[in-house]
Amino acid sequence: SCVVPALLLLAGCGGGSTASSGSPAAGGIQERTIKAGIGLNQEHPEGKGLKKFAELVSQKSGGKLKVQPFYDAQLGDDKKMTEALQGGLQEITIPSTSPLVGMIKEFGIFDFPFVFQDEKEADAVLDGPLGQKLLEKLPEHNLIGLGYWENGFRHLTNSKHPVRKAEDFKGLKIRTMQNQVHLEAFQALGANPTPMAFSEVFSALESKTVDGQENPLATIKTSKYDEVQRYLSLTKHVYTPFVFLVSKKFWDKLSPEEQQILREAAVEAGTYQREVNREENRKALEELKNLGMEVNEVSDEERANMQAIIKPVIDKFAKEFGEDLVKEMYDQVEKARQ
Ligand code: TF8
Repeated sequence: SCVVPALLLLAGCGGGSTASSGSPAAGGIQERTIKAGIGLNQEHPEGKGLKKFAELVSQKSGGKLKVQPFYDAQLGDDKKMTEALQGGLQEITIPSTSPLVGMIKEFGIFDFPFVFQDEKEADAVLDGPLGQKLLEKLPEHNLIGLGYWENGFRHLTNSKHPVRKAEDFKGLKIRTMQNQVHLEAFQALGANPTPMAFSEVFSALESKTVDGQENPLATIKTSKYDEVQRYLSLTKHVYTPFVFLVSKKFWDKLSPEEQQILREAAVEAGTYQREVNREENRKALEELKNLGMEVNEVSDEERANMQAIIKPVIDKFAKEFGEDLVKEMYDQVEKARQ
């Protein structure tokens, strides 16, 4: 039977055992219900990834571990769910790293605009030693990080006019995530940023409390922002990771077998989630055009100009988050680019 976790991993539990009574595949696995909440809906690639995660956990545990998914911020926004994990009131959430920066400042390096050119570079940094180093900061905050999923490259939508160059940001009221780097970067561009939780964004756009928001195309599509926003400007100004979080209070109660199941499922579902995300981000552009959004490109030259305007903000936050860490990020991007 399965008493040695290391063997269990190598051999696949139960595979080699003969006529033992009970269910060998369930050795060290208890019946548990695991609440997993996210802010996005079931149609979003993150929702599909969570569903896949639930299936994998069920398969790997012989149905003993049941992941109960909650979508659409039913259990609260990113910050609230993360706090619920810390308090042991919820088991899993998969937030953007950005709203966590007030708690774990080092995650703020991922909010620096124009760092990654494509997803391959982001994967290299997040799945490499730097991404790992940041996950290792989580236990001291009563959280366990099982890796990164993908929110993705963010683009701007608004109801006023196309944004082609830095000056076009002037005076635009833009909802941002609750994150100091985003806030100050948009201020530097002359916009009027208003931080708020994601769950409030649709109605803020609808009531024109704000003129615009920024998110990846799959989110713009699945959250139906085309219904309340006319212009889509392909700014691709920043890449946002999702981080897969487990409550440490819950984690510490699990057997090594159970921990291994969650770890494997988070990584496998994450690989699937990134694939779906990339595919849907590609498809969403055409779909949003067909739904009537007016789409404009932003030239590399204009993006470089925006980057130059934002630079003092980035230099300031690099000091705050750790210049070594920031250098490590740029070095790893450089390596991935070769
Ligand atoms: C945002 C983020 C969100 C995610 C999600 C709700 O704009 O991009 O889509 O953090 O967890 O707030």
